[in-house]
Amino acid sequence: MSTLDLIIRNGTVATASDVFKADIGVSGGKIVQIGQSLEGAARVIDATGKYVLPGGIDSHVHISQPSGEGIVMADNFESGTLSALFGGNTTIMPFCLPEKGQSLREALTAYHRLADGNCYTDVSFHLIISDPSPSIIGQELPALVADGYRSLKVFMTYEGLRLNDAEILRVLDVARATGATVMVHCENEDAIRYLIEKHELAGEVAPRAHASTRPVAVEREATHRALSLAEIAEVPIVIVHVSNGQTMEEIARARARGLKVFAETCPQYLTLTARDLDGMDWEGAKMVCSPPPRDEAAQADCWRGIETGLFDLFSSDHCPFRYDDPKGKLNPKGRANFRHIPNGIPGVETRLPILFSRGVMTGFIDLPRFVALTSTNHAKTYGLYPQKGSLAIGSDADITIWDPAVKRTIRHSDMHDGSDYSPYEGMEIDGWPTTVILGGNVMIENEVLMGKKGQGSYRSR
Ligand code: DUC
Ligand code: ZN
Ligand code: ZN
Repeated sequence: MSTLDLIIRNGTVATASDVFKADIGVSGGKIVQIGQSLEGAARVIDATGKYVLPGGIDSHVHISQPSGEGIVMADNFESGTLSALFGGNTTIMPFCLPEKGQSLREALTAYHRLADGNCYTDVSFHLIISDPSPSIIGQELPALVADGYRSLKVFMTYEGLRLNDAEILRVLDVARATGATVMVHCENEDAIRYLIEKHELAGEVAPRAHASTRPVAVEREATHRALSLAEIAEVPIVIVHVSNGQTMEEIARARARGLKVFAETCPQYLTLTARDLDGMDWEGAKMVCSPPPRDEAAQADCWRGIETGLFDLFSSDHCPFRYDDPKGKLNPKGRANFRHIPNGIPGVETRLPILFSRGVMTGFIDLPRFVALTSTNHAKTYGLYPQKGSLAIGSDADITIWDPAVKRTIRHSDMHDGSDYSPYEGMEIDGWPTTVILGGNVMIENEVLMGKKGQGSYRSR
């Protein structure tokens, strides 16, 4: 009689601390055995020659987020989580942003309605705080944190979203009182406005101006300020989507002062540059994201941060808009002025293959570092550990099997997101996530979808 539902046999297993040969036994959606020559399962997957890793956790993903008048995000929960799954992820963490006039609680109800029954991966939401009124700060937010919405994002840029320093301090106070984690988008909005005006006066309105109106100093200054505010409020902080070495220096200095800082970077800052925003026929709009990609020196700095551990988190910042679409990048205003091109690029399916190929397969980082950056540290930072982010007895059986022998060229036509392009089109990739298991269910086997929408569920924290 079978005592196990599933055995993954003969693989090279990696966690954030170890690499070892073992079989993994799964029962009731959990890992229940790790050992040699396990027997007695209803089903066996042979992982000889493959790597068996914790499922990817992407803690920075935007799905079905309100994005301004006439603009529609390219992914809903069905397409976004399917794309994530094919990219080797078993959990994603999208942001919940209230529509104008909606309370956070109402926005969450609407988000749950959109997600329920539609997900191929597990999901858990962060809250975006754009209106820190006394009632939200005093009542609604603490109650939501107590209900399991334990992470908040604040913006220092974007009219309508940005908070001033006093408002950020109030949110940080709630975090200190409740134990919530605050993520900060660090760019100085006033400086950006100033630069946009200058560019418009000079007639520089093509997509490339997006990068020159958001230079490194804009990000570095805001990061310094966010870190100082966290120091004043005496709370840990997460600096998201770091794009360059000067910002990394601010983080290192704050840590040296004793501040607890988590730092995130993303594939675009390792692989793209501001030159990718050039392009005939407005093609550069495809790469418009904030902070913008920089230059080769900044890329090298970000790679160094991946290697040394300055970065804790490697996320996609998947924020998909279609390119050739009046509701996307080429909306009527966006095709005339970069200021109206929606900010964000797709990437939830390519995040892990890019780092695996360029990081692990080249020997630049080892498997434990890859696992830490792409899964374990996300679970630890946002309160999902040890249920998720590890291969350990009692953890959810969220497992991705990687075949280092597979070679791929990234083509959007092979992707599963709702956008119409990939920023990484044509990139050669070594190694691919071929089998993905969520809570013991084999969702993808040998690159073929076996699971069904609705098998992913919401995870409270
Ligand atoms: N910030 C994000 O985190 N994602 C996309 C756009 C942005 O500005
Ligand atoms: Zn951001
Ligand atoms: Zn983002």
